[in-house]
Amino acid sequence: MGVIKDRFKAKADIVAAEVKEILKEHGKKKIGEVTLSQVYQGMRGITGLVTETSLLDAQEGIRFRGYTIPELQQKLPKAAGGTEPLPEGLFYLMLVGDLPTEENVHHLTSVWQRRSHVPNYVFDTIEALPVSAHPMTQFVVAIMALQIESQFSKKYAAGLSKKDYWNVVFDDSMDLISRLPRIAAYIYRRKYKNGDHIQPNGLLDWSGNFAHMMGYEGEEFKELMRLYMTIHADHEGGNVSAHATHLVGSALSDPYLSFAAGMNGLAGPLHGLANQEVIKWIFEMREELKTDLPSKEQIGEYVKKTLAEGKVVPGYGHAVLRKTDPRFTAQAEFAKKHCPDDPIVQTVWNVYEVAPPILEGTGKIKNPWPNVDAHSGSLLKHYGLIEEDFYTVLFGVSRALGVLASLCWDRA
Ligand code: AMX
Repeated sequence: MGVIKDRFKAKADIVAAEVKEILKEHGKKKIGEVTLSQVYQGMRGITGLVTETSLLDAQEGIRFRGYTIPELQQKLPKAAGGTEPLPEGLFYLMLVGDLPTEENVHHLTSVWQRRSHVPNYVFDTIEALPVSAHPMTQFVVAIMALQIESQFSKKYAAGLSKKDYWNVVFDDSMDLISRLPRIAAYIYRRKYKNGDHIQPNGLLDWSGNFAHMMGYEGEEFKELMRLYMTIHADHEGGNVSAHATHLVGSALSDPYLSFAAGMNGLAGPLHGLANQEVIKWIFEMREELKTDLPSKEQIGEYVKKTLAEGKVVPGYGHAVLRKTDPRFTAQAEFAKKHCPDDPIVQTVWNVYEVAPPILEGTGKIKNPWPNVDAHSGSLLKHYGLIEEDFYTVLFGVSRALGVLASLCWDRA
């Protein structure tokens, strides 16, 4: 751990000095005007915060430290025999600011393996909830139980110098990221597999081990998890989960408290729960139309019906993006390679052809194009992870990488 922590601190010290200099020189510079409607619409379009880890362009989509998703797929280290990036590499990039070597990534994998022990009382806390509780509720409760482990809160209570905040926030963030797959897999096996739990495999990477603990051993599914964990990790600072983690962290709430706040936001249907909503919407459509593969005409009618009922078409629209989400495209490419004939995948592609002009025709929806959630469920269903109310937990495990890397930057 020492190496990555030292490298992070060295980078953060340079940036802190630069920021100090910029503020001294240009601190009074005006960067925009604010209209009344922006204030009433939740600070829409106001540049109000800095996020170091990623940048979201309305036309182009997300860049992580300057790299697009296809670039990351090319440049980040992969698992042996794999073609998708290891999310350990993305975390290193977001944290340190440089592309990692294979060695850096293997180092992170083994650090996270070493720190992944989850105390029994966390499992007991999960067990105290009815099994019917939504997986996101179980996830947040487990994170809150794990907060007892926070080094930051213990050291702060004992008297911690401001200069050392970053150091303990860093340790807490690493511990939390290491433990999340075990917690999420426990919830999955508890809720859907009669509590038949699977022990971690210390030889696997973070996502591969997560897939294994959920009960999915296929190499293709593990590759999907590596891609999934990479593309859901971060989306600049304005989205609800990132903003909530940042905001709560600003009160010096420790990383467990801050991340739990972010996860409560991710659990909302207009944010991370949309991946569950998309699949629910597709299955309700299939049931109503009594077909596994609705025609484009039928889909068009169903989109119009959804709008007429005053509901949103899940998986479409975005507060910032104004084009097809590159995270949607990355998943479509994965599906083209591995499962182009799957009827749910084909339905997702047909919705993509039919829905945007109808949404655009309403004249009020600013972005008629699909976001990340429009595609993810179809791939999970294809590999047998059929329980859609679990999908947001997968999103949450991934989102920890970006928001906790950002929290380390905030404190440093
Ligand atoms: N279906 C129907 N109506 C939609 C819509 C959609 N997919 N997207 C936007 N609209 C509506 C809004 O509800 C709003 O209606 P109103 O004026 O009657 O209140 C109007 O169009 C203008 O909204 P907007 O400025 O285009 O979007 P926004 O920034 O207010 O909201 C978002 C963005 C994502 C919440 C919205 O597009 C939406 O509800 N989409 C469906 C849910 C979804 O896919 N969420 C996931 C987003 C990605 C993520 O965070 N994981």
